[in-house]
Amino acid sequence: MEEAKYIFVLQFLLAALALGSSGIQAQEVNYDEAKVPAYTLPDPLLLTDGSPVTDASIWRDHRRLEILRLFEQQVYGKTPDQAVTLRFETKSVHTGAFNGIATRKEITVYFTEDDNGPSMDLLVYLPSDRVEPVATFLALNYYGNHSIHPDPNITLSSSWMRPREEFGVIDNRATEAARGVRASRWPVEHILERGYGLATVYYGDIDPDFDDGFQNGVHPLFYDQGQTAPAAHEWASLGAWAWGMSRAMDYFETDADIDAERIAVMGHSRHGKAALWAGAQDERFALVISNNSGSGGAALSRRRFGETVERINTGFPHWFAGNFKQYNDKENTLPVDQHMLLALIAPRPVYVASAIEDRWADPRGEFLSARHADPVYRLLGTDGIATQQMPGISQPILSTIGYHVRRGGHNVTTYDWERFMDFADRHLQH
Ligand code: GTR
Repeated sequence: MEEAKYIFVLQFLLAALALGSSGIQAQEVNYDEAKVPAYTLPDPLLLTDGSPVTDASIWRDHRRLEILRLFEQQVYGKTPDQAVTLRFETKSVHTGAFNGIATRKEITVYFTEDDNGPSMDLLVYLPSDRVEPVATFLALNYYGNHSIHPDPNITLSSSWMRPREEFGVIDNRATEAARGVRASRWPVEHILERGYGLATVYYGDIDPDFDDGFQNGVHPLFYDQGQTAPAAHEWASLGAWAWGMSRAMDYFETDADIDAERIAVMGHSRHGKAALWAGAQDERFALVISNNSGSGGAALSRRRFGETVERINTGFPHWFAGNFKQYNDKENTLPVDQHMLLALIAPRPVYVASAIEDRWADPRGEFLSARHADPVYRLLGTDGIATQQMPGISQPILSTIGYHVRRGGHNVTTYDWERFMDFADRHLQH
């Protein structure tokens, strides 16, 4: 009996030690709406000095810039201002893809003069029956351009990839078995049938997704003399992925088949966070879509529902600016919340998509961001979001701020794409 007591006390002490050594274990993930803490969101329509934003020009010339600076300094880090000299090399154009319905192009975007320096491969499909430059979706992919479709003519990526045997990635490289492994997330033919182009880039071309102190990827291109890593207020990986999407936009501006004024930037999950940040910074993107982007994306940080700031900074220390770590467990001290990221996109259409079982990404928090961006959208003369209440499952809202929550979990489904295209039909097609 005595002995059992000692063992119990010992176990208790060991458990306490383990919890103490890692904040992540100490904090339980909250999935209970009743336990969402009380919070007050920063008001996007109040300047830092407390004065109200009463018209579009005060928003445009003052408040928007304040908010942009805050996201740069405190959340994603500042994207370098320096332009790089890009080189676009069209590697192939095939006009008869998919039995003639598509034109497939592959373009390498070199970020330096050096062919062996960092570069990204852009894969583009365009409908063959287009009669004018075509509105196009741009989205990063997770496993290489070859993973989005079994089309054997897509160049197999030779970039570093996170290991995943069932996806044909062996020793961090894609193999022939990797072709089309992610096709379910990319209804390419259907997108073309609905009259849109599709462009994609493997995100690891821009910055491989692991914490290496920013030695690989595009960060070193921008280091000052002697600098070896971004400063605490400078960009990290999400910033680099967003930057890469803007470089794809630079290419679109040179391609007469693509309407660069009708580009919808779309991203799932971490790519959703990057797509929102790309759309916030680069106003050339006409429409922005976040799919299940969650924490640090569309979801409000202050709700602390599912993935929190502390968890994301701990699990992915290379995603956000060093400064963002100051907000671990202190969401209420953030000078912004994610509704203000959506507001930076205003008045351009933005669509937020959630999945009801993806609680880690906080579907309600994603909706609330959309809703709380509404006053900015209305100030700028749009219809904002058409509902104050979170809609039910599969009841899409297609106002200038769009939203849906669908059945199922963390994924990109045909249902999602159908709604993105409905939304684009309404806001991008003339
Ligand atoms: C998760 C991360 C999420 C989301 C997701 C993804 O592990 O916690 O924030 O970004 O990865 O990108 O699939």
